[in-house]
Amino acid sequence: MVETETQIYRSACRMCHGGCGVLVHVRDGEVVKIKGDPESPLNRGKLCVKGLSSIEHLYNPKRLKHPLKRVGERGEGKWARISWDEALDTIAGEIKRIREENGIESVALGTGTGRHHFQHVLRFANALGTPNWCEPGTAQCFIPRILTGVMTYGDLPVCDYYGDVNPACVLVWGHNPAVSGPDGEIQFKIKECLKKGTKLIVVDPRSTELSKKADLWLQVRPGTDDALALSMMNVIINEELYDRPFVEAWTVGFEELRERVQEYTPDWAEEVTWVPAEKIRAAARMFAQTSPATLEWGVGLEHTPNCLQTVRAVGLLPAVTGNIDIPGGWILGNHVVNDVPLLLENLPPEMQDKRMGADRFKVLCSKDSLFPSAHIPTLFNAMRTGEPYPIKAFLIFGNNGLVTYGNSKEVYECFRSVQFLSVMDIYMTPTAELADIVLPAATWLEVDQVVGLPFVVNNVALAQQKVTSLWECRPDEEVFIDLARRLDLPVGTEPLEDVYAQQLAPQGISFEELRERGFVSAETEYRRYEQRGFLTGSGKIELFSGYLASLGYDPLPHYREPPESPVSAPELAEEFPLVLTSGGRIQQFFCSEHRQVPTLRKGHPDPVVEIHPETAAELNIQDGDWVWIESPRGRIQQRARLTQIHPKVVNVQFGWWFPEEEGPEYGVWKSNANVLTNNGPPYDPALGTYQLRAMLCKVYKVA
Ligand SMILES: Nc1nc2c(c(=O)[nH]1)N[C@H]1C(S)=C(S)[C@@H](COP(=O)(O)OP(=O)(O)OC[C@H]3O[C@@H](n4cnc5c(=O)[nH]c(N)nc54)[C@H](O)[C@@H]3O)O[C@H]1N2
Ligand SMILES: Nc1nc2c(c(=O)[nH]1)N[C@H]1C(S)=C(S)[C@@H](COP(=O)(O)OP(=O)(O)OC[C@H]3O[C@@H](n4cnc5c(=O)[nH]c(N)nc54)[C@H](O)[C@@H]3O)O[C@H]1N2
Ligand code: SF4
Ligand SMILES: [Mo]
Repeated sequence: MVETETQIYRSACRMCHGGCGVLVHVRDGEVVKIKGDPESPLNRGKLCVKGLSSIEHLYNPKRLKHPLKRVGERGEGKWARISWDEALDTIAGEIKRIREENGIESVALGTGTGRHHFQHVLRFANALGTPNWCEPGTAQCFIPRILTGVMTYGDLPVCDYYGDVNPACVLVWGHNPAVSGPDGEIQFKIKECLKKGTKLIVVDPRSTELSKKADLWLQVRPGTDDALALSMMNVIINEELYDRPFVEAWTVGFEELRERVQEYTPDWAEEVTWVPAEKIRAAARMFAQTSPATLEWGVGLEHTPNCLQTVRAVGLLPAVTGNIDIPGGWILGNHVVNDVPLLLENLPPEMQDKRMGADRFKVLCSKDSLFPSAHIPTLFNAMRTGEPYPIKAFLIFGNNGLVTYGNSKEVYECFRSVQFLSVMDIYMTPTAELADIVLPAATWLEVDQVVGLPFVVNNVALAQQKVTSLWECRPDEEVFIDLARRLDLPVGTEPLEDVYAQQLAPQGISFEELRERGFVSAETEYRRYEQRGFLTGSGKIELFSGYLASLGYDPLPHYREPPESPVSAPELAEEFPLVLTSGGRIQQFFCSEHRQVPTLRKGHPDPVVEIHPETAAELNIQDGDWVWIESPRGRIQQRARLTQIHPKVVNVQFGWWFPEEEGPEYGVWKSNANVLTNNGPPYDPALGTYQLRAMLCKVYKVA
């Protein structure tokens, strides 16, 4: 018998946004084991259950194995196998036709959250010359934090878990980093940090692993974080708890901010936020008087139409308390690698002006945006109505939009009306079932990639390695290059090695060298602003944002009541008395993914709605009952779990569909949170954010 040798590849897990260091064991071309890499500075050998289930995902029999074309009516679920050449010729042909008939802006690109190919989608859109691309998170996930970070600090600040000084206080706000976040590996970092006796403040309506460990837990009413943050700022300023020398030397607009927060007293905020005034004062004092302190902020802040101002209000707390770019504080990243070159220079200003939403949501969509993308409801409605101009083709690379965009029923109508829809995905999904062409995507084990982490600021960069290749599945990046070549585009046709080389330029190494080393990292340099200032317009931290003022937006944070709340819609609240929040990530799944991975599904078989025991008792609901959750837009079923969530709040899980049920719908209307949410106005004036949280609902038992 011939002994076969096991090869071990050092790589980066991407079952979530990623990138825990892993050791992938391969024998005879087959991945046989995946272990945490003990040498990785990020996860130090640990992996979560998703990472450990990667092999079940890789070899899952439900994966898409080759390109498909629709043979029946749209959405009928009838498919025929085709070759890659036919699939790509069809897509390129449609792009050419629409470019001639309507203009290239009528071709839109869609992608999903933080995938390896995210920046390549923008690169391809810019190479094509269309201003219209979108991703479900642009106005309501992470991008608001990035944009706010850049306009205020010149970069996105992150928690310093990397140096010799441990944070002495962590303020966790609208975030649950023990389970989720823009970087999965942070779950291991924050647990290490808290073990050292760090003080913990949690702002969350829901009871979580972290709220149970917290020194202070503020059970805020969903959607009123702006009020809460501004009242904490009121305490910090009026009780003189701020860092006066730092504020005087390194910020602009402090006096204006002082004036602004006078109306937001803790007593006022108690009524608005449901958090007792004494607790607000205690949290403000603890955060300001414990040094170094840091902020873990999450998507819980970004799902209301006052998104930008809420994120700004919370994000100014570390500035006035002098916690920026100090050891154990809130640091500006190292950028050990470059971004993928986005080719934005390829889009002329006139084309940028045509971007859907550019005339209204300047911080998200206009050419003045720091990271421009299309406004999702405007883009989708153009598919259906042809206004302000038609969107004829939508090319999706890794997004299950029917489940993840607000107001799923309307999204369904929009996707059905577009003339040409293609979807590239790992699995057949309810969204892909609406397409004309479906392309099979590679999983993370089948892709080479430079992975910079934490996202955006890149203190560490890892090589994600292609260790195998299954069926006819391909990495998205290769498809963009193939399409660019078929369309004879002037840019975007270069081989991937060139892109990796540009990313790795600051290190002066090739991808092959990164592969050998596994990862590169850099010592954090603190207080770099002392040499170069902050990379903002004023060179200082902008408490008063000159950028927002120049675009006509409020340069100082303010509170705005959510539009569908017991306060702003009291009559509606008589019929829908509970406040709905959605999201609340779970360890086993990533957004709408992984319901077909047996180990993960076994760990979490059903969608779960969290209700307080007293509220449940009033409604005659027991733990484990299936209940209806109904909003003014529709109703869904999930299984009740009784928890210490705020008694007037319920949390529905999002991302649910049932791959085991029959297509083409796969039960997408049964438990999908976005049947309940709203993609209509009012939108955030600067970002166009729609409402995924802080709406009204009622709950009752399924008969
Ligand atoms: N109600 C409510 N709705 C929400 C949220 C919420 O909290 N509440 N959260 C919102 C947020 S923050 C986000 S970011 C979005 C997420 O929304 P999406 O990005 O749509 O979510 P996913 O389900 O992660 O990914 C979509 C698809 O990408 C496929 N995929 C994974 N990897 C690849 C790949 O490498 N290539 C290709 N081609 N496909 C791939 C997956 O199989 C999946 O079908 O949802 C948003 N929707
Ligand atoms: N395991 C796993 N990891 C993930 C994901 C996943 O699905 N599973 N999704 C990825 C994505 S796309 C994202 S954006 C991140 C999100 O990761 P997080 O930012 O952690 O997002 P959530 O878990 O949706 O919400 C965080 C917390 O906010 C609370 N919350 C809800 N409404 C409000 C509110 O109005 N105010 C406040 N203060 N808190 C509120 C919720 O109860 C929840 O505990 O995680 C990423 N990582
Ligand atoms: S946290 Fe994310 S990157 Fe780390 S093992 Fe889990 S899925 Fe993989
Ligand atoms: Mo997200």
